[in-house]
Amino acid sequence: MRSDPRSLVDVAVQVAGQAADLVKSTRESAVARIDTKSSITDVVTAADREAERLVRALLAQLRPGEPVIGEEEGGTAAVEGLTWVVDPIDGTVNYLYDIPHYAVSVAAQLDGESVAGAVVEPVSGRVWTAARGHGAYLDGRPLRVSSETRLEVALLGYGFAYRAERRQRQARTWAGMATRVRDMRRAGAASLDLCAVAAGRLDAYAEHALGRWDWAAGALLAREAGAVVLLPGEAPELGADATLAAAPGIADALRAALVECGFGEV
Ligand code: LIP
Repeated sequence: MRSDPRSLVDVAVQVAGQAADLVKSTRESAVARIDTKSSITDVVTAADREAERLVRALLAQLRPGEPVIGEEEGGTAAVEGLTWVVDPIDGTVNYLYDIPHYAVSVAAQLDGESVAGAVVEPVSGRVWTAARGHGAYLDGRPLRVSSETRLEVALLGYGFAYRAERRQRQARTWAGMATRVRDMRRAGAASLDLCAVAAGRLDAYAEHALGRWDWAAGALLAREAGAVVLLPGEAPELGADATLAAAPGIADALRAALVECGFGEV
């Protein structure tokens, strides 16, 4: 059936996979021509643009008439029916520095809710998938969130915005949290941070100022793997544009600790 979440995952894997191949094969030339967006550190490469154009062209063939929202070309959601949400390269700074931790993220959303998603890593070839109600997978193997219940031994993923004045505030929360958890990781790709929570490779992840394209697929993966997931606007005490994914055993303690460390005022 055309709107069955599992068939939508197949489409997401197909288009994200082809975009991942392009991202990988064109890196050397792509990073030679970069532009910036919201700040001098918010870069976009020719590969970001080319990969999004490819995803849009493929979706126009496979899913004609369904709109696409992408990080580079924008777009508007469908009033009724499916919308595709694309981050052609999530972790663009890692891509620029040849740090092999970036991904192509493609999700299908119905009324703003993700129903299917794929996150494909161009370098490793790893394929992360989820269909609403049907679980989360890495290369076909089922994923389960961490069973950790103690915040003081939790591994927390974190992120920083592109604007320096906001990064300074985020650094204060980072400093405050550093003594409340086992350790912290700033890996630079939100979709993969959310996948890591789904796989139990992080016990939790929190960040502000993500685009819909950053979290659309990864948040579904984390939720389908059993994580508590709060999307922008769902937890006012964490800030209007906060995203959080956490193992259920530490979610409440993490929310309280983040608030005490000023995460809500970042
Ligand atoms: C990135 C996110 C990351 C965040 C970066 C940036 P991009 O997305 O995945 O979590 O910390 O500032 O927003 O720009 O590489 O698609």
